[in-house]
Amino acid sequence: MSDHDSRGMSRRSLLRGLGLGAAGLVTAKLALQPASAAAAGSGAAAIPRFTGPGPNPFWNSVGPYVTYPQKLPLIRLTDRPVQLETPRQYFGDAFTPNEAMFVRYHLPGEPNSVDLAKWRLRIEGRVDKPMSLSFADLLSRFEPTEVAAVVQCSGNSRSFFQPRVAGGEWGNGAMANALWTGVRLSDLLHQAGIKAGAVQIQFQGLDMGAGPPGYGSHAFLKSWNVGDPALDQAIVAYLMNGQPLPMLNGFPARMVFPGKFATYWVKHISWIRVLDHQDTNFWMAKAYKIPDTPTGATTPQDVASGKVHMVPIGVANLPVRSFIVSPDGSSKVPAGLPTTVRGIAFSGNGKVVKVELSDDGGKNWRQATLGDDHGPYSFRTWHTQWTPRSPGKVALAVRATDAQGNVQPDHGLWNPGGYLWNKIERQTLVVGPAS
Ligand SMILES: Nc1nc2c(c(=O)[nH]1)N[C@H]1C(S)=C(S)[C@@H](COP(=O)(O)O)O[C@H]1N2
Ligand SMILES: [Mo]
Repeated sequence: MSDHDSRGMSRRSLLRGLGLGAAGLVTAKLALQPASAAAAGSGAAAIPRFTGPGPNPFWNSVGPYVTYPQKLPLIRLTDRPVQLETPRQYFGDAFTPNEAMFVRYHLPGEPNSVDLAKWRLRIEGRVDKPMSLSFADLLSRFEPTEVAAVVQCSGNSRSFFQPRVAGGEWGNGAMANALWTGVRLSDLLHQAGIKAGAVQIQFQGLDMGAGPPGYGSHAFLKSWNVGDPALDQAIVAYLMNGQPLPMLNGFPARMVFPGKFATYWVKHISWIRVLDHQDTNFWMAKAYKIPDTPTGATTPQDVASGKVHMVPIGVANLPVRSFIVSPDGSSKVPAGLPTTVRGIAFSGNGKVVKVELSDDGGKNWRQATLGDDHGPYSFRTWHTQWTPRSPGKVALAVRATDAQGNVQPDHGLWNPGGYLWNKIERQTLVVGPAS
């Protein structure tokens, strides 16, 4: 075996130069090790504490690609309940293909088929005229309406939280945008007639099964206060991008609450129930709650001290976000030649009015060109030409501003549920010589 390293230096002569024999070098190294590693006699460096991904190497979560019915290969977080994440490349357009849209359930018993001849949407509870609508009723008896709206899981990007929090460790792919067609919830409620004394309106789909142990959460139930403006914007959607909903995204119809987190977008909607009391089921009273602070942020210390007041995430609109979709860092970009940088942006607080890119760590920002405007609740594409100056590594950062003047922050927030993440995204690129 050669005694020379790649620079041609004799290892033995190096040791002699340092005044150390091979044994002496080992002793010197051990003196620098933490006690545990030295005791183990391994000589290996101690493994540093895991502090989460660095500047965005894991855009998506890291599960296997799996193919479910009506779906492209998506990234699986869990199988029971089904949780699938959309890979980054499907965010190249304002509208996410139905086959690529992420999937999230809470209960293991999601329906695999729905018999449209038997399916009914019931409007019940404190109403003057309880209704039981067939799919044909929904299509023929109410005026259709449509809205382009982002469906984003409350826990999208949860895996970036520090300190880490429990829950589905999503990357950035628990979001999608679609054109939703259906009927206005307000038209249905108007026909049914809400009685005096109504407090909340509860939504329930067809999926069943045991939820978290000890909470009796056999059904996924979400509720809004009567009079919440979110109810006026809501639709019962039976088409997604002009097609029937894929089974896993809520066939035959789901709730759409534009600008609000997906947890309220109940799939396979079958019961709309007007309650005369506050809904205290697990999914409203315990889950999906955020600190009642201006940005929904708090600290583990404040939570531990019991002084954080938690409220349902329905009070929040989707915070403004933007993403670089390409280049994605998988190949080099040439120095001195223009590269087109593309991505998407959205906000639940008024439409995206500005997207900016920085290649110097956020000191200077250039404005990107916005794509077509599909309405305030939609993804908006953006693109800009950028010319890397010289070979090496460079990090691009992107930030969006919405109509209310909200700009993405350059720090991550923290709350115990892992919700509301909207930190400025970065993409590291390797710039190579152009030749
Ligand atoms: N019936 C039903 N609807 C549901 C859920 C569910 O578990 N069951 N999960 C909600 C949550 S938290 C999310 S993120 C979205 C996910 O929608 P998708 O599966 O179509 O992507 O559905 C919402 N609607
Ligand atoms: Mo979610």
